[in-house]
Amino acid sequence: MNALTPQRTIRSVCPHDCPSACALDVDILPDGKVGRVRGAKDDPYTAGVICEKVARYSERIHHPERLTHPLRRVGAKGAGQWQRISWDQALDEIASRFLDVETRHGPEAVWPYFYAGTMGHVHRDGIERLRAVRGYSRQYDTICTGLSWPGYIAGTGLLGGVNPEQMAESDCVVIWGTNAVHTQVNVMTHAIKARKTRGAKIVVIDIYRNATMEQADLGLVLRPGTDGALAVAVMHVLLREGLADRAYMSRYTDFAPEFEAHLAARTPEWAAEITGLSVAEIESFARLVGSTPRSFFRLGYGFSRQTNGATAMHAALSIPAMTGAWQHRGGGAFHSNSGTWGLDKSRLQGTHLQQGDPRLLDMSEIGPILTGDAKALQGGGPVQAMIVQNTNPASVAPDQALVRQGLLREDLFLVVHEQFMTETAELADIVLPATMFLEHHDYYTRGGHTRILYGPAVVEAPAEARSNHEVINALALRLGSDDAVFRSTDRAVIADTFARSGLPPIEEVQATGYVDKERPDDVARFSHGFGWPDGRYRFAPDWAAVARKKGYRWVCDPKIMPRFADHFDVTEKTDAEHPFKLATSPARGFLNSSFNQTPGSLKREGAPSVLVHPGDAAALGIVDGDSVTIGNRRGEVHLTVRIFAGLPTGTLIAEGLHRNKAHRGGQGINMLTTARPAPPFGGAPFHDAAVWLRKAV
Ligand SMILES: Nc1nc2c(c(=O)[nH]1)N[C@H]1C(S)=C(S)[C@@H](COP(=O)(O)OP(=O)(O)OC[C@H]3O[C@@H](n4cnc5c(=O)[nH]c(N)nc54)[C@H](O)[C@@H]3O)O[C@H]1N2
Ligand SMILES: Nc1nc2c(c(=O)[nH]1)N[C@H]1C(S)=C(S)[C@@H](COP(=O)(O)OP(=O)(O)OC[C@H]3O[C@@H](n4cnc5c(=O)[nH]c(N)nc54)[C@H](O)[C@@H]3O)O[C@H]1N2
Ligand code: SF4
Ligand SMILES: [Mo]
Repeated sequence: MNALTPQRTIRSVCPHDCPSACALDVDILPDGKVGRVRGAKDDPYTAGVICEKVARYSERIHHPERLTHPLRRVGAKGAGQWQRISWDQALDEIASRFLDVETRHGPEAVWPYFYAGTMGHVHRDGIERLRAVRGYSRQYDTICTGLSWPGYIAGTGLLGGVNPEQMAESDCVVIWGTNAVHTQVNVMTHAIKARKTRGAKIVVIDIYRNATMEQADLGLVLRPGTDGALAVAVMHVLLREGLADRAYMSRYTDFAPEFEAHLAARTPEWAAEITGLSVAEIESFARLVGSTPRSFFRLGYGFSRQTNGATAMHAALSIPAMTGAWQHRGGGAFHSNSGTWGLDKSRLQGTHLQQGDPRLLDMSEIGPILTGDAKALQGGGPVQAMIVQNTNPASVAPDQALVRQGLLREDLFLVVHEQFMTETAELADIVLPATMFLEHHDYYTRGGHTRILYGPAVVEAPAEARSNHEVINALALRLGSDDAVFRSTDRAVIADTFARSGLPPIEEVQATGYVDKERPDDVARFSHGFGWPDGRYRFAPDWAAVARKKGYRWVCDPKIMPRFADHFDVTEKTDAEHPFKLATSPARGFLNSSFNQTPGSLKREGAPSVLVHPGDAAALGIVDGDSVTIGNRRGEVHLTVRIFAGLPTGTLIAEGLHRNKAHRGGQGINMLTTARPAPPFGGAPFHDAAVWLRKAV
């Protein structure tokens, strides 16, 4: 047997923050290392297909730069000088510094900060247990879903939709504002199956001709932040041409003469001016979905990362409510199933331990928060200590200049638990080495399909790496909490959560790899009514009701929100000084900032670049390969130009979060994005930045 012959193949789950939540078959080699990783063929959504970055996981898990020991900074913050310390030294020091901050400034001066590096619930959400038991400041989770989820719920009343596997039974799949070829490849598997078996049309709506649009029958390239205008003009055409299902609307929606009058002014000519699409493009799209009962609207996150993203999501979602596509198998809409799991995570998250009612700090506003913005601090005192798990804010959070300035504060005690020496870890006082998904037990859900999956620990962690669960427990015990949950194993917490949630025991789930939580089809397509008390879809959203339902917090005057589905003209405006709109669309080889250190991904992505329309380039005297600086009031970034005709003039696309230091000057793309919370409830408009572009000197 040579070293590459698999010793065994185990079933696991991709842990990364991607809606697909692929079931994986992982080869474990005789030396205990990870070999090939494939998509499970017997998982109906994965259907044997995964992305290339995870197929090459051995590059990531066995990367020579993985963190292996706790480190304490010596010298200035960010200077890159470290001293190796033991786990006991590290945990003792963290506990005593946290207790000191609690005593001097109160528990709200400590802000545990996390996101979705792993989507395993135990190792992602366990940090909430530590927060609860100490009464630390809470985190308002806006960075990814803060715009799209409220926009969807505003219409349907529930964050759930038709089983996405039914895309394969559709006659028209509308892939709206998601670059699925890059970000959730399995959408393509099911959409292309519909094309092969039923001759379905694939429509892609984006702001550049991306890899997904290359696969489309109809591609609509519009100006950033104008999807609401397209959607209402489509509805105008549906009504004008008798393609709206009035019987469906009168039974299932709040459709009213006032809304019809509102749409009467939203002509294709009006929308063409705003979107940059032609009247013919808008009309042919409307006729296609209006005459194809089985039209499936697969609504992504990308188009919601605009300041008007919540209303854009709601407007796009309103189209199938007007055509009645929800009534037909293969028709309807889907954004996320995250509102449908029905899990009881009270013990995992330590609900029973909650101390006080601490302030809620917006994670997207980490820059303003750490630099003392009183509004962002909710009127409270400064944050003096943080533990960061599962996220890399010094790369991924908006307004990077402020994030960096804040994290570098001498009086901030920063602990970062990581797999790699990320930009955030580089600024820490103490860095702790973390395990990867094949080194701990966890269970996983993701918005993109209907299953809860289980992934066991199957390989040894490198050197002294410890899991998030172990670190949270060890810290809580040192801080004086004696609750039994802090002495539990990850597997015990999974067993407990499954039992509370009425799921089968782990052993049973492990045998198939998943539990299917698919809802009955009639329920998923709202045949018994939408998720509002009167059962009606809302063309006129009640945002206050959305806020009450989900605990969202207003960040604007409620009166500014449009009354009906509409184009909401609040995106960042270009001006003479900032003539371009920049979007930071996802790169295929990276996942946010993850994988931006693996060789295969770096080879695919090359140097950080920006796509520029040939007309814009000519006007600026710029040619392919030129080095340019892009900037605005928030900062500047260096990139290499790639001339690309598949976008509107005035639009720039910079794909992916490269290492900050991969940019000449060491500043990443989020130097240009804004931390100003977008209406109505916050969220980061990553694809909405007005900028200038100059040839670098
Ligand atoms: N390879 C890869 N996969 C990923 C990620 C990654 O970074 N790389 N990120 C993961 C995460 S955390 C998430 S949440 C998902 C998100 O995945 P998606 O739902 O695909 O969302 P985004 O990645 O933000 O952007 C998708 C597309 O939206 C487009 N877009 C931007 N603004 C507009 C607009 O105003 N209108 C329209 N119509 N389109 C617009 C962008 O150009 C891009 O092509 O992907 C996950 N998967
Ligand atoms: N410009 C721009 N910025 C963006 C986006 C964009 O489209 N454009 N997308 C935004 C979106 S959608 C999101 S969701 C955020 C995501 O931002 P993040 O949640 O920060 O995502 P990642 O960059 O993947 O970083 C996750 C980190 O967690 C670490 N990690 C993984 N597993 C574990 C573990 O088990 N334990 C510990 N301790 N660490 C672990 C990884 O090594 C990695 O460094 O970024 C946002 N930022
Ligand atoms: S990143 Fe997404 S597509 Fe790739 S394996 Fe993970 S879940 Fe599947
Ligand atoms: Mo995300």
